[in-house]
Amino acid sequence: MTVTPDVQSLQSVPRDASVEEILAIVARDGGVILKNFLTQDQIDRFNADVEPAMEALRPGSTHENEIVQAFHGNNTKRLTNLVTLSPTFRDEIIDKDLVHDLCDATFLEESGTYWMTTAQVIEIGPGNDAQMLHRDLENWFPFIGMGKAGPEVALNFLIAFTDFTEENGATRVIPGSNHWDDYEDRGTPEATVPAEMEAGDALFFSGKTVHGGGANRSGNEFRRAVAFALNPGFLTGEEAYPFLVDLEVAKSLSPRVQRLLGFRSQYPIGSPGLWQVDYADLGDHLGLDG
Ligand SMILES: O=C(O)CCC(=O)C(=O)O
Ligand SMILES: [Fe+2]
Repeated sequence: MTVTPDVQSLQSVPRDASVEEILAIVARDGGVILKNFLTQDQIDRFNADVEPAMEALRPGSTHENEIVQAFHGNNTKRLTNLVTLSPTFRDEIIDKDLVHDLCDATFLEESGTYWMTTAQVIEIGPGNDAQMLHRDLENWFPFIGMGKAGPEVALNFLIAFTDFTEENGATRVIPGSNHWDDYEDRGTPEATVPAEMEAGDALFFSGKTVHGGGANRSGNEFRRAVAFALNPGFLTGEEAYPFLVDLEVAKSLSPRVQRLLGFRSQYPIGSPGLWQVDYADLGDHLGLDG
């Protein structure tokens, strides 16, 4: 059953909003806009960090499956492995207290532990069609069937690195779709609202919420986002970080970021530990401090 949204636009909260306030809005609407999540200086430094790699990247998907190609976008650039490419990402963005506070409050009680599934630039170029609507939890098939009763398995911070307008491909969201009975139902474009944002704002949303990249009809603008998403430590993430990030780089990071990237073991509720070496913590095996 597709219902029209109860909310006509997404709510925004200021930088000093509390974790409780933010999570209450997400529980109700499925997502919220965090104003000034990053500073202009962080935006500028991150953009400079990734510029050579973005330049070298051709738009479009290299995936052999046509549906996945369409999902990735024919005039969209997707750049992954941001931990290696960007000191601003690995030292600041991924280590932001608000990220950890929101994830602690969401995942610790239900799942006990969380790590990063992906961090990628998504730059939607002119002429790119709207992405198909989806829920991010669809990456982990059993959770489609569990629907709203299932645990939270994906939190996404979709950070605007350029302004997001309806015209240039702002992410489209169906507020309230986290409450639908049938998660096979992905709604219709008419039920979506655009997440219009200024550079530095972030759309923070649940894996249960229907959304998709918007069509870029601007003619000349490139809409740049970073999708930075996390899931419980008992699920396999999209990016195989321990094989991507140099161990010396990993050693320079904070312990909680090392855990997020899979350089430390995961302790989901009820488990004596996963992702271990000889039943001991991976961090010890790797000689990480702390
Ligand atoms: O680029 C966007 O606005 C959304 C992308 C997205 O939802 C995805 O790739 O999972
Ligand atoms: Fe998505």
